[in-house]
Amino acid sequence: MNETRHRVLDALADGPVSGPALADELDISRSAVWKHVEALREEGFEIGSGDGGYVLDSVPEFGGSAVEYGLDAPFAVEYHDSIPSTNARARDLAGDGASEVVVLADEQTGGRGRLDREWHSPSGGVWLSVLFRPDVPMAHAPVFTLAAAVAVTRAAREAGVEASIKWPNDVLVRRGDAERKLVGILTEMEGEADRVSWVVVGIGVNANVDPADLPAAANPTSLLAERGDPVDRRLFTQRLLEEFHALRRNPESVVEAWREYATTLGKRVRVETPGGTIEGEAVDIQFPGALVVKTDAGREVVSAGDCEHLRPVTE
Ligand code: BT5
Repeated sequence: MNETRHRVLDALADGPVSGPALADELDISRSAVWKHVEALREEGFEIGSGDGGYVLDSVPEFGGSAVEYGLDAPFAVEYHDSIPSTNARARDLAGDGASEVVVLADEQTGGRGRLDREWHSPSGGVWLSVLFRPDVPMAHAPVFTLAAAVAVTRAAREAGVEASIKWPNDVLVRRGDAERKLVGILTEMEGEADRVSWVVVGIGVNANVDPADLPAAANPTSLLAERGDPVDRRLFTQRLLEEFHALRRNPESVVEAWREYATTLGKRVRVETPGGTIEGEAVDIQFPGALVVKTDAGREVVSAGDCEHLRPVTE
């Protein structure tokens, strides 16, 4: 949403305000005011026009302007009803030099997980990618995956869903012994060793989707299934982006916040890494995101891999 439209919307929220008064206040023509009002109506904002002038009656349930409106973080939001992959789109935008952009979709037709796995993204989810250009070395970039996990866990808890984090990139909900996957995170980046050029953090949240529409083998759940009623996706997305923004500005604080929500620490784990399988007790996490595993052979520091929580060994 451009700056003027933002200001029109703010004025309407404080309305009623007449077209001429608004034109004066924003130093634009009356027909420009009318065009902005019409464009906002097209996007689903309900704008009444009575005797006192225009007034904002309601904000759309979801969408780019809906999320930007009232968002306490400096992102422009590009919304798609349907797109192959928000990460792919954000990568293209990165190639064009963009930054501080969130690509958001209701549905993805070619969503991707790690190692090019398929990520199912039916309509009703919150599928988004944040594109930004942090001034950090490449080696620090994993901290943004952790930051995303913390941000989405906080937003889920505020929405009444007791989510927690499994290293490195899953947000889960535990029910009894079972851990069900609520969120997946995929971080992609480009740069030189000493400096990141761009980072795309892709976050896929099963929001208002039926877990029956997701692959059963993944043991999925959704905010809808956990709450029993739909979540307000606009507010949820805003809270997620606001938390992420606060954390990315202070990467040193991320690891401690992550520990607070982690289910992995203290568990027996098996981690499939590019260099082989490591089994032992997960004892800590180190900046920028490596897992420390106590094995029979000593402590191993694992920076990437697929992690499985094992049942505790009973003596
Ligand atoms: C992930 O991969 O968990 C990262 C997923 C990132 C998705 C976001 S959505 C927005 C952005 N745009 C994209 O194209 N991607 C990002 P991984 O750890 O590799 O897990 C993938 C596995 O999760 C799959 O092999 C399935 O078993 C399972 N899975 C697929 N879709 C799922 C879903 N909606 N909910 C739960 N599990 C799912």
